[in-house]
Amino acid sequence: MKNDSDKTEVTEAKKTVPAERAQVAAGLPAVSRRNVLTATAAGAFLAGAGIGTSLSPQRVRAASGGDHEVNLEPGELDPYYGFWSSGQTGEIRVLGFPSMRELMRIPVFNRCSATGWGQTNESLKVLTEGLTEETKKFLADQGKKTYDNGDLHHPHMSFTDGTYDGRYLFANDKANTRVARIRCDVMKCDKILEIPNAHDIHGMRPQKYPRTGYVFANGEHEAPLVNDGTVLDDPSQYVNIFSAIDGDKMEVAWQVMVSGNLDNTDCDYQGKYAFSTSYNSEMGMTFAEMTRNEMDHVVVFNIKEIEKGVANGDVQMLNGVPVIDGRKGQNKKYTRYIPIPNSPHGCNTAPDKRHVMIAGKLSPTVSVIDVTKVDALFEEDADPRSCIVAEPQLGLGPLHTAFDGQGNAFTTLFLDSQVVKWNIDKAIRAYAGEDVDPIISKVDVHYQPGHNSTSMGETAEADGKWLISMNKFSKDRFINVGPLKPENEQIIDISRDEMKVVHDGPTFAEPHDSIIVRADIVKPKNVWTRDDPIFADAVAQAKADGVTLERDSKVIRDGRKVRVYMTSVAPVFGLDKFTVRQGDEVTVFVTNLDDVDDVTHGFCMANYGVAMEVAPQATASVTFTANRPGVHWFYCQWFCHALHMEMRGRMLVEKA
Ligand code: RUQ
Ligand code: CUA
Repeated sequence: MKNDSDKTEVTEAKKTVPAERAQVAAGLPAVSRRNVLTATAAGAFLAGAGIGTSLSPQRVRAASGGDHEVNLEPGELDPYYGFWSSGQTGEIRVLGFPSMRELMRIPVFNRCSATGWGQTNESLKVLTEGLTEETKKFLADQGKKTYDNGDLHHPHMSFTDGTYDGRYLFANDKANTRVARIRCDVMKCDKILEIPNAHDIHGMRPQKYPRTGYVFANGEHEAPLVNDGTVLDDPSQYVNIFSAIDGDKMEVAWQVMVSGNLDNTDCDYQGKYAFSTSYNSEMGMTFAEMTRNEMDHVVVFNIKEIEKGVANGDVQMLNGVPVIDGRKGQNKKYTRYIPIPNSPHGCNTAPDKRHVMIAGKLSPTVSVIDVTKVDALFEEDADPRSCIVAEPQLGLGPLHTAFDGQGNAFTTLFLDSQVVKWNIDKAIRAYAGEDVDPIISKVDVHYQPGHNSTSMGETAEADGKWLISMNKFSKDRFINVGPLKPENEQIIDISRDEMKVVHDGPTFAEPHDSIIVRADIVKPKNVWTRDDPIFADAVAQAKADGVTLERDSKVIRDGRKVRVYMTSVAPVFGLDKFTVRQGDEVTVFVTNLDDVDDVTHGFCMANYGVAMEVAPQATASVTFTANRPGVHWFYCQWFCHALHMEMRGRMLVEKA
C-alpha cells in the first residue's frame, strides 16, 4: 500500500443515513416474525417433507409412536441441529432436526452467488491462504485464485472430553485435498487448509479426547512419493498419507506414510489411537487388482508413539511436514495392520468408549475392535486380529454404523437397502461361541443407504432417539424430476426394538453424511461483533485510509486503486453515487450498521458480476476492475425493508 499522502479523499455524495433508524425497528423486526411466518413455514415443511398430502401431522405423530415427535407445530423449534454435508456441491447445510427444515447453507469449497463466497476479499483470503505455493501457481496459470469446486463428505464437530463442544465444524474436500474449519458462533468457514503430500482427503475425524486437538484426515488415493510425471506403473513407489492436523492452528502437525490406501477413519475415547480402513491393501491400480484379496485391513495409528517419533526426529521432512514411515514391515510402534474382510469402508467408534465398528462392504460382516486390546497389538509376535471381539454377519453391503448409547448399533446395508439394528454385547458373545443372535430387527429403506447418523450418536452422549438413513437413490419415492434424481433421507424412530421409518425427504447432491447435535450445544450469535477477525483486514485498511467504518462513507483514490467505503442502514447505503475511471481497481467495503437481528443487506453491482452478503454489524468487501464505462446501478440484494427496492445507488465509470 502506498503511504497516506498519495491518497485523496473524494466524497461525492453526502451520507444519506436515514434520520429514522426507528423505521427499521417499526418495520419488519417489530412485527413478531415467528407469528407471521410459522403458518407458511409449516405448510412448506409438510410439502417438502413428502408427508403433506396423505398423512396429517397427527398421523405422523401417531406413527412415530414414542414420546418424541418428528413433526413440529408451527412456531415450535427443533431440539437438534443437523449439520449436513453436501458432497459434490461443496457446502455445509444446517437443518433443524427432526423437522428436516433446511435453515442455512454454509458455503465452503463451492462458489456461492448469494453470499459472495469465493468473490469477497474475506472469503478469498480463507480460500487461498491455506493453499500450497505449487497449487497457487497452478491455479494462477489457469487464471484462477482458488478452486471453485469441492467434494465435502464428512462434517464433524470439535470435541471436548468425548462430546461435542460447539466450537467448530471440520469437513474434508476429497476433490482438492483440503480440510476446512467452520466457526459455529457465526456459521462461517474461517480456515481452509490444503494437505500437502496426501492425495484426495476422504475420511476425516476430530480427536474425541481430551479435546480437538487433532483432526485426523485420510488421503484416499495413493500416488508416487515423488510425483513428478516419471512414475505410473510401479506401485512400489506409491504411498498413501495419513495426516494429523492441529485443529486450533489449522496446520498439519505430522503425517504417516502407510501401505495400502485409506478410506474412513475414527479414533478412540482415550486419546491413544486412530483407526483407518483400507479397501486397497493390494495397492492395486485397476478394479481387478483392488478387489483381488479377501482380506484388506485397518491401520491403527499409535498417537503417542508417533508424537515421540516426531519429537525424536525419526521423520523425513516433505513439503515442510514431518512424515513418519508407518508402512508395513517397519516394525516400529507407530502403526499396526489388522486384517479385515473385505474392502472395509465405515469406521465408527461406539459411545461405550470401547468398541470400533469396521463395516465390511464386500463382506456381510462388521468387525468389532476392542480398544482395550489394542495395546497388546504392539507387543512382539502379537496376533494382529487379537483385538477383534466380534464379527457378526448382518447382511449385504454394510457401509456405516451408528449407535443409540444403549449398547445397540445400526448398520446400513447398501445392497439389501436396509438398516439393521444389532446388539454389541450379543455379537461379542456369539463370536465367543455362545448361541445368541445379535440381530434385533431390520427395516427397509429407500434405497441403497450409505451413511447413517443417530442423535448425538458419535459422542459419549448418544441419546437413542433418532436415526437418519442417507440413501443414495430415491427412484420412485418422489415425483419425477428428470434423469438426475434427488437422494432420499429417511428418519427412523429407534426408541424401540422395531425401527420405524417416519419421514422421507429428498435432497440435492449429495448429503453424504451428517451429524445430529443437541440444540443447547450450539450457540450462534445474532449479529457480528465489530472486532471479528474475519473482517479484520478491512478494518485495518480503513484505519490506514483514515476511515471509520462505522461512521464514514467516502471514496479514497490511491493511484489506480479506488477504495469505496459505505455504510448501510435499511433502506439506504451511505453513498448514493460514486465515480471511478475506466480501468481502476475498485474495492467496495460495505459496513452494515443495522444491529437488529436478521437485517442483512447485500451489495450487488449489476452487470459487473459482483454480489455479496453483509449481515448485521459485519463489514464485507469485494474488488473488481471497472472496465465497463457508463452508469451502473448497485443495489441491495437481500430483502431488508419495505423500501428495499429503493436501496440502490450509481457507480459512474468515466471512459478512459
Ligand atoms: S464415505 S457412503 Cu465418503 Cu463417507 Cu461412506
Ligand atoms: Cu438492504 Cu435490501
